[in-house]
Amino acid sequence: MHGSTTPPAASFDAIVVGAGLSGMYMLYRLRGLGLATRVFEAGSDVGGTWYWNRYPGARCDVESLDYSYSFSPELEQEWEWTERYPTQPEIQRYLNHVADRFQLRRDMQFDTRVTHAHYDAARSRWDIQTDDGQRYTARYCIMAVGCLSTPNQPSFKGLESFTGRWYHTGLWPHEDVDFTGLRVGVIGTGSSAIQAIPQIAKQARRLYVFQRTPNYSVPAQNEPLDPERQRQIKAEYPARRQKSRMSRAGFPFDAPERSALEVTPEERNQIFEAGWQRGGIGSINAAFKDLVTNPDANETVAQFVRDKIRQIVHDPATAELLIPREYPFGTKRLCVDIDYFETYNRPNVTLVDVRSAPIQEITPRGLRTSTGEYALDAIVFATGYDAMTGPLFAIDIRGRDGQSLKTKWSDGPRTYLGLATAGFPNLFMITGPGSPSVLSNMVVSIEQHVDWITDCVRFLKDHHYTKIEASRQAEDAWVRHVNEVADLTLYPRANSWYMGANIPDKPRVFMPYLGGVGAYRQKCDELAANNYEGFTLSP
Ligand code: N01
Repeated sequence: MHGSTTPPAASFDAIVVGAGLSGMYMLYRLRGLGLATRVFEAGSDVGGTWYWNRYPGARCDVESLDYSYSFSPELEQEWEWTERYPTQPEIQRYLNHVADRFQLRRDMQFDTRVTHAHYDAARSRWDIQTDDGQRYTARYCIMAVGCLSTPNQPSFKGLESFTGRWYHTGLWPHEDVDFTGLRVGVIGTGSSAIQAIPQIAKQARRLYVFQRTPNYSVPAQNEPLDPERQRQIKAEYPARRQKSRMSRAGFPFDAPERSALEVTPEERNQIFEAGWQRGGIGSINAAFKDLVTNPDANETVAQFVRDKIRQIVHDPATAELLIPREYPFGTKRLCVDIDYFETYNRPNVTLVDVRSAPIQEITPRGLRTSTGEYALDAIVFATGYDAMTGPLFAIDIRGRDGQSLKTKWSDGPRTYLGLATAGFPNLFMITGPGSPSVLSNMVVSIEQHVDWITDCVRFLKDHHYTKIEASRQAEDAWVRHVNEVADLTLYPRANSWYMGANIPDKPRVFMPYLGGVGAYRQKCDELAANNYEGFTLSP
């Protein structure tokens, strides 16, 4: 990276990679410590995942009033949400408001992708290079790159020959995409597709959904936010936020105490029905305590959803195809929808099973499966992400002794608390693998990580340490613990992106931490109070 004739690199105390929810708040907190900080962002504006995911129907599965920052009571009170679940444009407006209110943009550099982050042990500094060839240096390097920001674009044969237009949900164009009168194919039936399909179906002349694996989905039961309810929640915000912070998944719900197997089938069904009517995450999936740990309990909720699909979808053959059978309920991310299953009752929508008849190629005029060709004017790849490790591996990250992160993690991610990794001093990850992250309300987890990192940096400063590094031993113990907790559940049974199973050759390792955000927070706080137990601090 160094050439003798190149100009000296611009120097900062901290460099943050990414200006999504995590990078924005990290900048705010580091500024509060008086650190000279620069944020690099590949997009042209703040927002991260919400900047890129502009596909039709994109909306958060977490309720607006909970999917928002809690660090500023003024911000919390002044922002008015309009719907139970915020749409992508509304979240983007909110994040723009946050950026303006706290004048974040002045320390952000947009349209700039970080390509290299190399640790220089002699200087105890990170050398950062961006895609415009510029070099920077900083004591701390903080990866705020998101968990689902590296799109998975499967390499279908013939895509370059396609004469229509094609899109990936995670890289949606900023200008309007109009499908009116077109024959559209959607590949994939995960959360993104399940949101987009009902919207595209309203525009397209014909919609073909190419499904490999059906998904469990619950209705969002979205509605306009009642101003009175918003006022009430805002009045109780401190307690509500605190409850979320100490909860299992970052939501202000009471944890279920009963097993699905200790009630009568009638009572169980009533409870599931009430959850279905309430809708969203924290509905049927949070009805009993053992739904993702006990296969028999799991089967009760899986069966409830299967019955719902049969009731909603008129064509029995389509309904059977839409029914998930091969993995337990909730072990792939539960989808939340608005009229997803209902959409298959439209005359212009066809479900195509590409499990039994795989996609063979994209042709100039459409898509060919092993049973025939589908004529298409547009293709939407809703094929997901190289989750959690993908965004980190997209950067050439090298620690002490030039070791690359990708090499170190070749058998799966190895972190201490999902915050740090041995051999990479002063490098922090926000919601990294090994932390609750994607199994939680992301904003709650992001704020916890950012607050912890801020306290840590303040501690180092106050005690005249220049370096912090996770110890190998602490990391090994944490990785073991993350795996042991996952193995107590049914999660490893699914071929999910949590397991890396959606990406060819990715190691099959359960990446997020299932111990719960409250317990995890306590653990992080305890070891910080214990002089950063498990880390080595150097003057
Ligand atoms: O991606 P996914 P996503 N041929 O990986 C299929 C979050 N999110 O973008 O299951 C044919 O879930 C693949 O099939 P299979 C949320 O955490 C949140 O939808 O691998 N099909 C699957 O059906 C979510 O979990 C929100 O057999 C192929 C689909 O593509 C995560 O993002 C909204 C294929 C990918 O589904 C990712 O969701 C949206 C191939 N070669 C997303 N390759 C909200 O909060 C892949 N597929 C609102």
